[in-house]
This record gives sequence, structure tokens and C-alpha cells, in this order.
Amino acid sequence: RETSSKPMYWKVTNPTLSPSHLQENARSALPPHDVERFIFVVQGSAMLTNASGVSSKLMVDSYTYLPPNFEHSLRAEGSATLVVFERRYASLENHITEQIVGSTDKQPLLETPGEVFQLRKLLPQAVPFDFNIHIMDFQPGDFLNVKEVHYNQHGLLLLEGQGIYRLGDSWYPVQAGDVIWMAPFVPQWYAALGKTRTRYLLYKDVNRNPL
Ligand code: UGY
Ligand code: MN
Repeated sequence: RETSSKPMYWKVTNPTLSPSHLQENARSALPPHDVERFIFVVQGSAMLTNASGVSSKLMVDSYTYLPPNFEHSLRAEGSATLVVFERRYASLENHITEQIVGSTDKQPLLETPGEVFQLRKLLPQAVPFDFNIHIMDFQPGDFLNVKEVHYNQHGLLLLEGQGIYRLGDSWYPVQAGDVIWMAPFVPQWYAALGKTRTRYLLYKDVNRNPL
């Protein structure tokens, strides 16, 4: 099988069209005021240092959540490819979020009533968090049972595999490296094809009144 000899998620950074990567020693700036940040490593590694000088090395498949106004710097040691989500934090009285560093493989599988895909969530399902990142796995032939419609938006990166994404009345063949943005209330459905597992990473806004 093509994936067995290649590093995890290699297809994301070796797509048909040339992707952009962080160069060696590249450094991030801070996000704007009140903006939270989530970083997931797809290729290479990145060194995260906080204001007290504490560093953690983020390897492929690991991630960090950085609360709004959390001072940090991020440096790519070699070339690296990161997925970065940023949004203006929807604050709630008496709630704060804290920095999180984790990796997908350490997150437990969650119940998915009525569905067959495997689900992990990278952030706590707690009220202070105004979004979550889901990692969803489908075996070839698996599909979403529910044709979903919901107020939440999604940002999706296909990490492994291939299949068909239905958005409204359009049907898209998709493969590792492809990205989808789903607006609120867009009917959505996925079926996994091919011979290898599909894994995708999915941003979802949660825990806030959408009105
Ligand atoms: O949680 C979700 O909304 C997820 N099941 N949606 C999706 O995969 N398009
Ligand atoms: Mn959905």
C-alpha cells in the first residue's frame, strides 16, 4: 500500500499542486489582540516557546491551542507545514481558556451514535472553548449516515485518503491535501472511496449562541 512506506500525512504536503511550507528557522508573529490560535503539525516540527521561556517541540500529529493574548513564539527548525486556525475569541464572563499541547493519538475515541466513523476531539468539550477540532476516520466504503445541516461552520483539511464530498447539490471528488470551507447551513455528506482510510481534520464553532 502506498501509505505504508511514507510518513504520516505525506500526501498533504506532496499534492499535485505545489504547497507552501515554512522555511528553516521561520518564526511566527503573534495573532492580533483577542485572537486565539490553534496549530496542528502536518509535516516537519515546530518549537513553541512561551513568555516564561518554556519550550515544547511539536511533532507531526501534535497540536497546540493558544488562548487570546497569550505570548508565544513558534519557530520551524527545518521545513515544516502547519495548519493554523485563528479566530476572535467569543469571551464569556467568568470563563477563560488555557494553553493546551497534545497529540491526536493520545485522544480517546468518542461515541458517535448512529454513525460508523471514528471520532476524536483535540480540545476539551468545555464551555470556555468556542470551537473544537475533530479528527474523523472513515474506512473505505464508510459514509456519513446523517446528511447534516447545522448552524456551525467548518474548515476541513483532508489528511489521508479520498472520497466524495457533497455540499448542497454539488458533488466533489476530494483527496488528501484538499481543503473545504462549509458555510453555516450547507447540507454536507461524505463517502470514503479508494483503498486507504480517510482521515480529516475539521474545525467547528461550538458552545456559543449563533444569533
Ligand atoms: O460534527 C460535524 O459536524 C461533522 N460530522 N461534520 C462533517 O463531518 N461534515
Ligand atoms: Mn458537520
